[in-house]
Amino acid sequence: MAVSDHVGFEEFMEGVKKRNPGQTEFIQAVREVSEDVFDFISDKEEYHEYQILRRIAEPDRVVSFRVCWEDDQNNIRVQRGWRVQNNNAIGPYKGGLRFHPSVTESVLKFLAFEQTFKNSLTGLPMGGGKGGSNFNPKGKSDHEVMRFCQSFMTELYRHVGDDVDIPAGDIGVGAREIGYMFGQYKRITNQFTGVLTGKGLEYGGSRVRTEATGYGAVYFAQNMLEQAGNGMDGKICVVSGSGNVATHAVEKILHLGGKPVTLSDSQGFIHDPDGIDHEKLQWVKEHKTRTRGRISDYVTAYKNATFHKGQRPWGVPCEVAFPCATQNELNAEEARTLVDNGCIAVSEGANMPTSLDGAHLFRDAKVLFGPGKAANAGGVALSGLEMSQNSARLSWDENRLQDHLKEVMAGIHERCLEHGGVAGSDHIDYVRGSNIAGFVKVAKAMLAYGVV
Ligand code: NDP
Ligand code: 2IT
Repeated sequence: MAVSDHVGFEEFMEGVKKRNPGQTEFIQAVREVSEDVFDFISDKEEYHEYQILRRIAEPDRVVSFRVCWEDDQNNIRVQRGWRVQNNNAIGPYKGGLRFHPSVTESVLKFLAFEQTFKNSLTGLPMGGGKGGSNFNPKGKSDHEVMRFCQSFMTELYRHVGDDVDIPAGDIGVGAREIGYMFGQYKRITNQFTGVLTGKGLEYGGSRVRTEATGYGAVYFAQNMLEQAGNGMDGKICVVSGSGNVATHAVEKILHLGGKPVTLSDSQGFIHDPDGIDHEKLQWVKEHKTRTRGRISDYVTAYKNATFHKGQRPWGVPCEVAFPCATQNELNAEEARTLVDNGCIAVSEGANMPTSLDGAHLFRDAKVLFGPGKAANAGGVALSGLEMSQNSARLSWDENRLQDHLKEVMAGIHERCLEHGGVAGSDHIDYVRGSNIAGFVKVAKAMLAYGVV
């Protein structure tokens, strides 16, 4: 096939849309990556001949299953569970589990697709997967969550394994849920293996895994700022979310001398013009984990802060923004507001929090824009190191792992620079840089395997 005979980009996207009807998040994620990859492979015949991009955009398999459980009132409840195994060209499938009522097959396919490039970027041998359920853990008792997790694992266990597919946490899945699922896996299989990451330290978990995503997103912002001759010190930072990623992002912003002023949840955001300091952050963490409380309660504890019901924090003036809640939580209009208010860098702690036109706007405005697949890869990287420790039956110390995290994030930043240069300027397009660097490693492995 001659290079000129290749299908064009829009034709390719039409095929993706046709094969995945109504799966808007998945189609959005494929478009975002393909915009850059199409351009990169335009003169690379082999990638076309072997249909590499088309194959990465078709999950190896999608497993969907029924999850029945009994609530505290003895009602039988039925949820749907999934595991999307997108690509294992460079290592076993790896990626989190999300429990949230908004979970659909489209959401998990987009996340598994993104994970494939993210895991490649870390430099560690991990393929891409994602799973979860439309189960809503909010308002459920510990015992209800336990029964759900056990039922979920009773099906999932046959699809995963420490050399096959290694799930972890994501929205709605933290230490409690991982504990229940690991317990059930161990019970069914009678094996103590590193089949899940994000485990408790007492049973094979890794130090620094909990903090890694949020810390890593701030290191990535620091790397981008330093590359541009700037730094984090003194920067006003707007953060969305108030879960694992957001709270640890705030912690690292404080370590590096920045001033975080917002947090949010699905009901609104809080703005604290005095800054969220270590003591206030500790209050948030305890409030969220012990009482599973809402971020709005912050303003009863800290009187100078305000709560903005049903709103997102992007209108608060800042220099650096950290979207750390969920997908499509920052649209083009909000991106414009951030730029107009002087925002110079955005580091995505969440997966695809910025809409496609929002991301284009940041690129055109030459904002330092770290997309999720690069900026939030610290979490899965530490999961990779948890797998190494489990295989070696060792537990590494805190300092070593903190150093590893910094090195991994610096390595990802370097890989983005390789392909992210913008002709005629010293600006770096981190979206292009991460898409191409993530793609190349997976593509080369797929070429080595031939048609499988
Ligand atoms: P958590 O469950 O700990 O926290 C999620 C936060 O996001 C909560 O504050 C939640 O608010 C908010 N949120 C969730 N869904 C929505 C929604 N539809 N609209 C508005 N707010 C919402 O999850 P994490 O912190 O672990 O995950 C946050 C993001 O980071 C996700 O995009 C995830 O995929 C990504 N990520 C996580 C990693 C990890 O290691 N945990 C690794 C890499 C990326 P509420 O409580 O009201 O629902
Ligand atoms: O989106 C992500 O990278 C995660 N939720 C973490 C995945 C993992 O396997 O640690």
